[in-house]
Amino acid sequence: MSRTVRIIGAPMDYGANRRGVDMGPSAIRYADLADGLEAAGVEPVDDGDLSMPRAEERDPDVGQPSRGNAKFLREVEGVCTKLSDRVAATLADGEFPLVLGGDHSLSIGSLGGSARETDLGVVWFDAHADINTPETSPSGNVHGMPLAAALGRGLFGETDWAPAPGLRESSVAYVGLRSIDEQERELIHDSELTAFTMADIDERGISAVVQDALDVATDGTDGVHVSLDLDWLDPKTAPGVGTPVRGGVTYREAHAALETLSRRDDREGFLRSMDVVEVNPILDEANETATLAAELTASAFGKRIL
Ligand code: B3U
Ligand code: MN
Ligand code: MN
Repeated sequence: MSRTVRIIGAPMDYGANRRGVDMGPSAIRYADLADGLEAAGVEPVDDGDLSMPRAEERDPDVGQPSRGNAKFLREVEGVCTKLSDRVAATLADGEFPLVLGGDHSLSIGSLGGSARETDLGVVWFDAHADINTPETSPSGNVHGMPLAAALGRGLFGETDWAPAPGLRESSVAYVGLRSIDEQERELIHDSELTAFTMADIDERGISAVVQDALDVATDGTDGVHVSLDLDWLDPKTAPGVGTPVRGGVTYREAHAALETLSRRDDREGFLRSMDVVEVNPILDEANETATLAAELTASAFGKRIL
């Protein structure tokens, strides 16, 4: 029987400072995600989108002692709490949660749900390290903080909604970093996180780097969460993202990465949950970035050229 992939739309934009990323789930669906998943041999079931209050009606609440620089933290908490429950329920039903974003702050919810009762490994494909805390963030945007939140760093450690119970630093591997804030750099050096930068990919090739990232994420864990931020790719290939950083992976490298992951998952069966984030169709002329997001997701689930 083929694996059921439950699509959960999370049109979250509280964590980013631009509107438009809330249209990501529709844009990815419009780019034939379901057909791509069927071609990969899994059975997609679409749950629709989580409901979300409109950002214009909310106050960012910056500067409160319990929230530091973080904007819209109360709203992010509300959405991520719902998402975490939805992800945990999907896994309990024996299905695979595929979360479509929305900005990357939603990963606080997907990690929380996926690591609720399981030791979880994580592979984080991103230009950014996303490990600022409300105290260190230069922007106040929570999409630059989801890993800090899930690992209970800084002010997040004082909350009961943000830290993901079964997630340890030593089981997290980044792939493709190239834009890191000074305090994030120090934190990564002082941590047990594994970070593969673009320089590692240049030097050793994408497949070898992904294999190493998977070694980290599968070691001593019961499953792996994949977080795919579309700004991981070069902006020439994926222009529809809010915070583009040049020098990212190419179209071919991106497919090779997700196919490497899927081939190994065929043998070892570790893939547990995934999110696809930061697609902003407003910044994109021909829905290119959402199309890429749909194609790469199909590659992750085993779609092959031949
Ligand atoms: N590190 C910066 C920029 C950033 C992080 N994630 C995105 N942008 N998408 C920050 O604001 O924390
Ligand atoms: Mn990110
Ligand atoms: Mn990013």
